[in-house]
Amino acid sequence: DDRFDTYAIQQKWQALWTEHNPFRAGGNEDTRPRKYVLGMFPYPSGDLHMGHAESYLYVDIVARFWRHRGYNVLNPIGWDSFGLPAENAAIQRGADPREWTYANIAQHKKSFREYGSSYDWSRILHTSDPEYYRWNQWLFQRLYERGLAYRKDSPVNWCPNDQTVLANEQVVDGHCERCGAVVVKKKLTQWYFRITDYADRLLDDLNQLEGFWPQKVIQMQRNWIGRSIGADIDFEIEGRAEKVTVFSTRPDTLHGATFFVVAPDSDLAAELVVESGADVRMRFQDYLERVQRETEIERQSTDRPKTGVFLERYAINPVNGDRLPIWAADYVLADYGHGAVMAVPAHDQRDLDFARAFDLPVKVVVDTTAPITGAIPVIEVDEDGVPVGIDLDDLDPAKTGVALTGDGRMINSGPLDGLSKRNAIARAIEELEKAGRGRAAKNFRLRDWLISRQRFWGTPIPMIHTQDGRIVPVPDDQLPLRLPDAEGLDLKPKGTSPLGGATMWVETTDPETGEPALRDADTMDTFVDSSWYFLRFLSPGDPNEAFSTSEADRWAPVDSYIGGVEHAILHLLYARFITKVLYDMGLIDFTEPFSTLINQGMVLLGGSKMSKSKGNLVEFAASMVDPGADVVRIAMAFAGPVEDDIHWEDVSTTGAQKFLARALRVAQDVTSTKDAVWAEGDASLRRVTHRLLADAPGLVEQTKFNVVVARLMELVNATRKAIDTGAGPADPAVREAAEVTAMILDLFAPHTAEEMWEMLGYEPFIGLVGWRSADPTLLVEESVTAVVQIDGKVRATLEVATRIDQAELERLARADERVRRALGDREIVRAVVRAPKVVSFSTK
Ligand code: ANZ
Repeated sequence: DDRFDTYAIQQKWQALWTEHNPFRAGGNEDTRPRKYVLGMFPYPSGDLHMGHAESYLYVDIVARFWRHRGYNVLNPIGWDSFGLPAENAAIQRGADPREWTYANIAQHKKSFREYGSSYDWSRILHTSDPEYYRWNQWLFQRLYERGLAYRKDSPVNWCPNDQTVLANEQVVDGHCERCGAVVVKKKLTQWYFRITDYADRLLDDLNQLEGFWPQKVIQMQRNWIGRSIGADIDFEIEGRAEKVTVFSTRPDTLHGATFFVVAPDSDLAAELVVESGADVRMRFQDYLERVQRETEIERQSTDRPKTGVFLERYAINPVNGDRLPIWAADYVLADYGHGAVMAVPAHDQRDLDFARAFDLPVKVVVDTTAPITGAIPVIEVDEDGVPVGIDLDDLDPAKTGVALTGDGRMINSGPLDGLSKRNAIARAIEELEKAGRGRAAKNFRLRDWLISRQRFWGTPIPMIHTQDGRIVPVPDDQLPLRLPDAEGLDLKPKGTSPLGGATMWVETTDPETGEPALRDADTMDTFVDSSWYFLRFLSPGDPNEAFSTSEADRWAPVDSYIGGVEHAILHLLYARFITKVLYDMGLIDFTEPFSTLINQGMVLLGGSKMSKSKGNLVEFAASMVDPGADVVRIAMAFAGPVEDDIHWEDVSTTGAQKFLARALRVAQDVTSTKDAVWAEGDASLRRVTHRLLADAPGLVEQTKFNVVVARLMELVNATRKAIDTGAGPADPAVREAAEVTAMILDLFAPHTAEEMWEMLGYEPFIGLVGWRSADPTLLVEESVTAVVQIDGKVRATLEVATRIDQAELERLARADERVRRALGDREIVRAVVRAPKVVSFSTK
């Protein structure tokens, strides 16, 4: 019989794993070194799909690998079970989000079992459990005490469809990340976390992760934080007592400022226009309404015509007293820098476009034709460094429409004249500081983290609004502040929190005075839940603290964090931020949560990402029955490098199926006993086995999983050959090869591996068996003597590896000194190579 009932094998081992929980992490008595392996936990919206199958396979490979390597491995699973997808699905189906969520979680758990994932099932968590979200509330209070949680009235991104606030990161090209609706701006009072206090550390600590995180992700984090270095410069405004400050990266160009621009949607603009004429106020109002409908992307795009309104007010240039007309224009953003800029049209393209549209003066203050030592000239220069045939007049930005942004020497700039850009910036800042009109400054693109959500299915914000207008925290001993029942509440988005409708829940008393008071009705962004969950896995049931500091000392930070690149910015940034806060609180002794990060590619079907919303899912549950978990796992691991996308229609499950049957048959055919003496086995098969033992660890650590599967296939084929036409089934080398196959196959196809292990006469579980070390004497390459002929005469002999390929052999022959001497100045016109024995060159 050459067929195996793979589904029965799968069920048999799953039942045993469930019964014995063999992959539970060892406790304090366990002295092995530790590894914390974690997959980004799933949202329970619907069942798992093939995208999950890929990501959680890689998690399982890494976890199983470290167990075989002798580590005490922590590999937990939980659910990110609050949030919009669950709530929207619940609204569409008229179901209770709680029931719907937990039903999905139950399905996920079943699916993970069926997939053979080696989790520590004793550490499950769901973020929607009060036992979990209680600690979100605790965390909120700690941030509040430190001044890191605060309320602010500000224009927020508003999704008119979901009727909720979105973080900047949840707005993709001006559209809601979840539903695709065009996002608008709206003013609301919201809770924020002061992540900007950590901007420098979040940026600088990325250096620690170089080489351990994908370069792309590090770069995305850097760009998102976006540090700019420059100066804050104070301008007097005619008819206004207070000065206005602008941020500029080019304080050297201050003498070239010819006008001033404020963001139309800034408080400053509203204030300035009060003193303007009635017609200006009307034009401004119309303009403002138009701008408020624009997205940030539109506002920053460089290829649309510049628009704006002159406010009939003037700013005074602090260095030369020039009167600069003040305009309101949408290309200046209200929430970057100070929401106002000094415009230097000669040297800034946006300012130049604006100046040309509204006929404003352009004043050149950097001579970009002047040579700068050490700089690469962008224009042709003669040997004295003098530009050839170029005259600054020909480059006049007012005529060419091209701003002069390059380096050069300052002109028309008083004390700065003659300096290079770099020196002029430093000097300008010095002068401003001396005059008390400015100072060195730094700006970040990063904004504070808006955490209020007007949704039901999230962690209630544990704050109370008193009658006399104070805001007080719910005392720690009253946590968790539980969500009320959804029953009877209108969950449909309407711009205010559904919790506001739960009168009994909202009405409370002031914890200090006992007077009637109201609870905050908003819930937290679910990114709060996922910003610290990796710590909760260390002591998941603990009713007394968020996580155990001593367990964190033992396990954290996470050694390998695995998940999709869609979380490259937000989730990772927030987790990094909260980690630093917890470090500052003295609760943990590390500052980065994830030591290495692995991003997998996507699983595509018909060219697009497999997802519920696209309706192109390959059903996970069905594929666990046919073709079965191990087949899906092998096919997935073999499909290509981890970071590449997988085109599911190109993946062959029949190939994977045949390979697994071959492996089982090999184990079945072994006739030697467990006390076989390896050394007596066939040396050439042993070499294949030991080379794989030696190479696999490095390959797994470099996440070259597909290469390991290919090498396993090679080993199984070599073993088959030895059984059928070589040493025979009783040879100890055959048993050794089958045992090693089972152990390494366990990373990819654990059910098949356990079955092989049993066929070979062992007790369960192979998942706990230590890696066998490779015998170094078997790793030495066998060598042969190759001859090199030139025009039929033997000119050299070479000692080469038996496995050498044609190209390498030819390269060695060409490089050989004796061959070179024999050739003299003759040219090789033809080379015939037969590896590993002969190279034959013909010359002209
Ligand atoms: C004068 C100037 C002259 C500037 C020059 C640039 C070149 P990054 O690198 O992104 O930080 N700016 C400042 N606040 C702004 C706002 N709220 N909206 C739009 N633009 C703003 O850019 C900083 C530069 O962007 C600042 O330096 C300012 O223009 C502009 F030849 O000041 B600059």
